[in-house]
Amino acid sequence: MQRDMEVLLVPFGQGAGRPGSEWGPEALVKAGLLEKLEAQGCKVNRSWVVPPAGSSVSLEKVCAGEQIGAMKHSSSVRGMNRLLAQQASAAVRRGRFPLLIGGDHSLAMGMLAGISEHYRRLGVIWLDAHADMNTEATSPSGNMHGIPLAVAMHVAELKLADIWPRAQSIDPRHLALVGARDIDPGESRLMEDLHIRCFSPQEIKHRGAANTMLEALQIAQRGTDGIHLSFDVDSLDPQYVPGTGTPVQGGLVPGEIAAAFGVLRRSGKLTSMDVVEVNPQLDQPDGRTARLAAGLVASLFNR
Ligand code: B3U
Ligand code: MN
Ligand code: MN
Repeated sequence: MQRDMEVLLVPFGQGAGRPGSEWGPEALVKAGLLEKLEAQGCKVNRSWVVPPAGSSVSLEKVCAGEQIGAMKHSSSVRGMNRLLAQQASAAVRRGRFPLLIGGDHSLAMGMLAGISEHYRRLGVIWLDAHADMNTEATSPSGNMHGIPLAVAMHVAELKLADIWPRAQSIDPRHLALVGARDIDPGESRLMEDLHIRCFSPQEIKHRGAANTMLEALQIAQRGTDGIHLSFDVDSLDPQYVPGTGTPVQGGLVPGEIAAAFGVLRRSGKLTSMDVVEVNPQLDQPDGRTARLAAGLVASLFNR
């Protein structure tokens, strides 16, 4: 793995249905994520991605764009992702590994938009309790963090290319979902139509997390020139991650994520990554979600 990193800290949570994930970056920094990476010999360049300095206007106004259907905060989500795409693209251009510290999962759109300018055929491993591929038409909640994969595959109204002009869509053949267990009807139809491979927690527990990740890695690796890992902490079981906005029972245990990450670390194939949906306001009583996430993420970059 490239160990010269660009850590993009994005305190933004308007894509989620409840407040709090905008405090995720601060919590992960406090949990020692950056020190851990440095202690392992990574070069850590950090930047906070925030709306233009000194502006008293809201992101919504700064990045004006029309509302897309019934999706909540869609223009500020789009504006924030535009800023992020610019930073993610610049990081790759400088030869650095872009690591997003969110924030809610709508931010994956900006990452994929910026990164896909350089990796024209990008493989994606999506580690999540959810499938995140509703469209504006199928979303039951109107929350933008439920649609990033549909946007990335260019099957939603919003496209990556609307966020970053030089973006390239993600080919569903190069996408693997890992840990999904809360899938809406529209998402399940799309997964069938596009033949998207989804590894449920049940299958992972049956086959073992390392074997499962090896197969997910093959899907993301075959015919691609880069691999993006999107790590939504709600892939873990709620007993280990109380600090996340949309917990779903029956998730992975930390040892399974660690084993899966071991496979990815040894492959050396990842070219970018997201860590999203840490919500410190819900992380009671002791901030264990941020600590666990920081340890797991750092383990990926160990020698
Ligand atoms: N699929 C539901 C719930 C959801 C998706 N992602 C999260 N929650 N975090 C939706 O709102 O689209
Ligand atoms: Mn997600
Ligand atoms: Mn999720």
